[in-house]
Amino acid sequence: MFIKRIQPWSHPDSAITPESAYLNRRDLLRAGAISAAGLILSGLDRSSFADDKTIPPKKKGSSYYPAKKNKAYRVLEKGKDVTLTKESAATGYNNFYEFSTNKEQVKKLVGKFETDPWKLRIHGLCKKPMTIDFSDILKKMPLEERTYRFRCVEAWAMVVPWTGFPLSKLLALVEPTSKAKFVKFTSFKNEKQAPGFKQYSYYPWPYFEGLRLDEAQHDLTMIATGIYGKPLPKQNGAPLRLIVPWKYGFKSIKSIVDIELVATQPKTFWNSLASDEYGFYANVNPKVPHPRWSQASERMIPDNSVRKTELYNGYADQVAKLYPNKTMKKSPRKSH
Ligand SMILES: Nc1nc2c(c(=O)[nH]1)N[C@H]1C(S)=C(S)[C@@H](COP(=O)(O)O)O[C@H]1N2
Ligand SMILES: [Mo]
Repeated sequence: MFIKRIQPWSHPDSAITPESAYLNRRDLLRAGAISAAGLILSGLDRSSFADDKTIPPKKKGSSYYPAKKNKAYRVLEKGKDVTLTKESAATGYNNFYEFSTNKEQVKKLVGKFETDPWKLRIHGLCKKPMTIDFSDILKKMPLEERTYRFRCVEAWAMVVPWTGFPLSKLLALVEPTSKAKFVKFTSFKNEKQAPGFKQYSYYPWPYFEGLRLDEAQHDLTMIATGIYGKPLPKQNGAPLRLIVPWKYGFKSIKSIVDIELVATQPKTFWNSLASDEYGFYANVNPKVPHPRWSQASERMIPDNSVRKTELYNGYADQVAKLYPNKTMKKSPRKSH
């Protein structure tokens, strides 16, 4: 039987929210009397937050921006820099389920989210665990601008200039021990500041992610504190978020409050919800389809121009060596 692989963008927007739509029957029952339709449409039910206003990011800290461009990190096509995604698209079409599953609504719902002051705890298998103020991170870390490709598992993509620093520099501050093999990241959880925790109470909040230590220490792996030469807007994960450009976007956890060095592979938010759809590794791979759609091509926001997906999102030369023993596997769970 021939089954046509559909692309998510061939559906009307309301009919598909790939990362939200999947909960199995048992999850649904556990979550209570919610209909599948209700799950998909719940992004539209934001009545209790209807009076929220978008508050522009505070000026404090903006003296760090724009940071110096690091020319080693460009996105080239036929030897030329590709055109950056429009800033309004990258900051107006967001996956941040703590606020809404509706990408266009997120930026309107971040008004109550307090990102200053902000503390980050770094602990676990390390010699010098610490809790550090975000303002001190800015003072200690060398900020630079890098242009990266960014690819969501839903098959939309963008090219954006992030400001930040290699995660390896932050990890070096705490001196990981030889027992540390993985890194676990946790996002904020404050029900008064974001409607999603209550609205989507069936998700295992707070959002959590993980990387192997060598992936976390790879030079391409960044902590971003800014975008387009300005501090990160709240909807993009202020004040600090992870960027792992060769992996699907859900790995790039936003608004991090806790980083823990651990010995064993940590669980992750999307993998715990749907392990057959969202693997731990989640490396961009055109040949490994999502169970519900192809990953062979992607659409650039906002104009939806379609291009071929690249292995490791175009970063194969830099990262393929991280995965010497992996072969191409057919399911996202086993894919690398
Ligand atoms: N805390 C948290 N981090 C998150 C998410 C989220 O819902 N919550 N969504 C992820 C997904 S699916 C994507 S594609 C990117 C989107 O980042 P952007 O809005 O800056 O493009 O953030 C990732 N980080
Ligand atoms: Mo995503």
